[in-house]
Amino acid sequence: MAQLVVVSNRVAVPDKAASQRAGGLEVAVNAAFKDRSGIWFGWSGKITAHTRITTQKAHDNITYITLDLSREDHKEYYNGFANRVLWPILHYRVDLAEFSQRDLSGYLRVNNHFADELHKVLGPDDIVWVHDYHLMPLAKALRERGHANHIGFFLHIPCPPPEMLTALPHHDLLVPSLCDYDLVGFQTGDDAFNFSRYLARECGLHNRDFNFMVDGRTMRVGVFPVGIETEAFARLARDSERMPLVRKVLVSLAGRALIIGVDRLDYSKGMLHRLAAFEAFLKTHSQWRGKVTYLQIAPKSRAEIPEYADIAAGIGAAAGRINGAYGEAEWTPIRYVNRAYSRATLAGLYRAARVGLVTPLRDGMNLVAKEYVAAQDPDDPGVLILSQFAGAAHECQEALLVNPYDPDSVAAAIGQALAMPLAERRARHKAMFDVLARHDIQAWADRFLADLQREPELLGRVGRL
Ligand code: ADQ
Repeated sequence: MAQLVVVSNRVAVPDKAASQRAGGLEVAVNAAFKDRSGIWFGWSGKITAHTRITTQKAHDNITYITLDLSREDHKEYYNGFANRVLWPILHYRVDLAEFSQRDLSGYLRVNNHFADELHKVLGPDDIVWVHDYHLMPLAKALRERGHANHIGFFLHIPCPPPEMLTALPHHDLLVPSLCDYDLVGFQTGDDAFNFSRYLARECGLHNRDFNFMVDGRTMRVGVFPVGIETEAFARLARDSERMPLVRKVLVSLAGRALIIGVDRLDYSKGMLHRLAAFEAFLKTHSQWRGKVTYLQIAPKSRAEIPEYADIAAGIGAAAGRINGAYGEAEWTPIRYVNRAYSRATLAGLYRAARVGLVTPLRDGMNLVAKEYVAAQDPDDPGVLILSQFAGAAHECQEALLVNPYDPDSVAAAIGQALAMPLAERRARHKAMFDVLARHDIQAWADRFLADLQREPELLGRVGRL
């Protein structure tokens, strides 16, 4: 029987810690499996000396199939090519890319290994949904093994313009291989447009309504902004207000207004620029000194990569410097913590914050922005300050949209947010919440899978030029 096969770099196999964790991808994949059964396939997260052990575990309607990676594969495929080449370039940071031929070989080797293992379990009618930049050439590898299934791909991170994409060494090997998918999904129209321009410029492929004819098949490009479980997150935030940890934080603020930032510690999130903006705010809005606390939650990620260690050191130093310059014995302007919190605690803290400060330099979507909006009390909501370079800015038009590279304008937005009248806060919040409730994570998964299963004949007719 036809089943859904989801493939992603990491697989969230259910365990005791699952309810604490439940990150973005896990919520998204669970939405895809609502009313469907199948396989979730990917890396176990374990690194082994030599062998790759495959493990299977069934739970409810999902069979989890995971592979361990050898040390070499992990170094070359994951830390190397995926996170030190594709991640920076796709986030418009060509300057940070560290390319090596060896890492590219490791990346292709692991994708081929994934395809070999999938080949053993894939039925002819199965629908395959591949996630993210770690697995761009997977459809090509599956086609080479004879699979004619519907295969879709969703890129969670941005797609830069071809002028930048072509800086990726061997881009001609990798980017056009996306054409082996039936459907390639992006977070925003800009990302889809950039990819289409690449195909036109580098491959001479033209489209009608984002349908491309490639070797007699139709490949379709679509825009699917990823959502959250909006209503469930709003309920969680309401219930979490009373959590002991959230109460303790509120008591410790002693009536001061809370500004919150929540980001994986990553250079794309723009935390150094954000600290500079907060410093500019303290400088220019002296009436707020002593009356506001900025809580930055930033769990460390990819710590073994040098660029990440550098950014962690830089942020710690900047927070310390600003606290030293502006703090008083009884007031610390910035609270900076490198730890992960449960979703319930995060939801409660978002709700307690008068301002959500989400200023990535570049972000595919940014779910923190959406979670912050969902968590607010509709009668007395906080204000979202959002980078114009986050995918979420396309839907959250009523946020205070800012250029994260301009500290003075972000500082002015912080002042505006803290002083915003209740009626305006309510109106902005309602407009954004309504959009996020309509376009939640379930709608996202259903729409992608419906598009993926659309009849190829129909697409063929539409796509013929
Ligand atoms: P990320 O880069 O990880 O995701 P984001 O979309 O903000 O960025 O998602 C982060 C998730 O981790 C959120 O759900 C957030 O609540 C959670 N999180 C962050 N800090 C946490 C902490 N201290 N404790 C617990 N949870 C924490 C990638 C892309 C994004 C895209 C998503 C989904 O980079 O652009 O929005 O995938 O497609």
